[in-house]
Amino acid sequence: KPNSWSKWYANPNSWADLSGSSCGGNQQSPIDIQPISSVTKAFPKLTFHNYGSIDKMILMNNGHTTVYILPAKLPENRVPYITGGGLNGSYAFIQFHLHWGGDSTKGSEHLIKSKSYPAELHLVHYNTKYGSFADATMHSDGLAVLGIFLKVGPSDNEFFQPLVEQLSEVVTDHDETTLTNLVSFKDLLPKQTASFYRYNGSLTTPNCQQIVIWTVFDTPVEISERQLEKYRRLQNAEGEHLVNNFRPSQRENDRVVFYRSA
Ligand code: SG4
Ligand code: ZN
Repeated sequence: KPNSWSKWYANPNSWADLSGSSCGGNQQSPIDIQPISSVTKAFPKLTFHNYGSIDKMILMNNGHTTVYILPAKLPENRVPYITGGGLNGSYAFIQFHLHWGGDSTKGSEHLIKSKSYPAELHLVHYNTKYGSFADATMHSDGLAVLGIFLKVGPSDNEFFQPLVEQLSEVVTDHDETTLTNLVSFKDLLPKQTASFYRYNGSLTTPNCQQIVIWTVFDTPVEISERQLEKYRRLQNAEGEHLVNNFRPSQRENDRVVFYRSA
């Protein structure tokens, strides 16, 4: 890795050349989802467990996004997890983070019919049969990431307010704080989670391991321009505005994108 993460991160076309990276592979993410060529499939419904309120989440600026992780002392029986939806077994929540644009014309990683949303929320879960996140990343069914598009609405999203409110405490790379308000997991989800796209892909940052079962909801969540602006004021390691932290869309190749309709 070059010393300057953000300079290197800024050029996704060079990621394939990083030693040990899968970024040039043929099952990469994100993709431009074309609804017309997706294949409808009767997946069971996704089920969300322990998707209630969690207090004292850790918020970190890692130079390319803000990551929200579980508090260290959260009892194991309160960890959010998902089952169903065509996933085998259970996938435990580990962290969520966002991708956003410098303005609202772009920002999401996935595209629908070549259209960007202003931001995309990623809820990262790992396959519990592998015991730990680190071990899960060694397997092609290791992670299940839920992708939620954020679009601009007229008013603040009250459920995102706990995520946004303390961003001023993590303006600089490596800054970390503890969220004082409750985060309600179920209220971060779209109103309707019955319909979604599903495909096999990768992490969207190096080493782009092809270990992610992607679920991308087609129902967006509304947040305000004012709330998005708080993300755009953060800084990367160079002290520049941390914006446009999305990877461009990758080739679908011979993959099938499935669709579960509501
Ligand atoms: C973001 O850069 C997160 O900060 C990373 O999380 C995350 O890596 C990476 O995106 C890739 O995740 O859902 N967009 S993605 O494919 O979750 C992992 C941390 O560095 C492994 C904690
Ligand atoms: Zn992501």
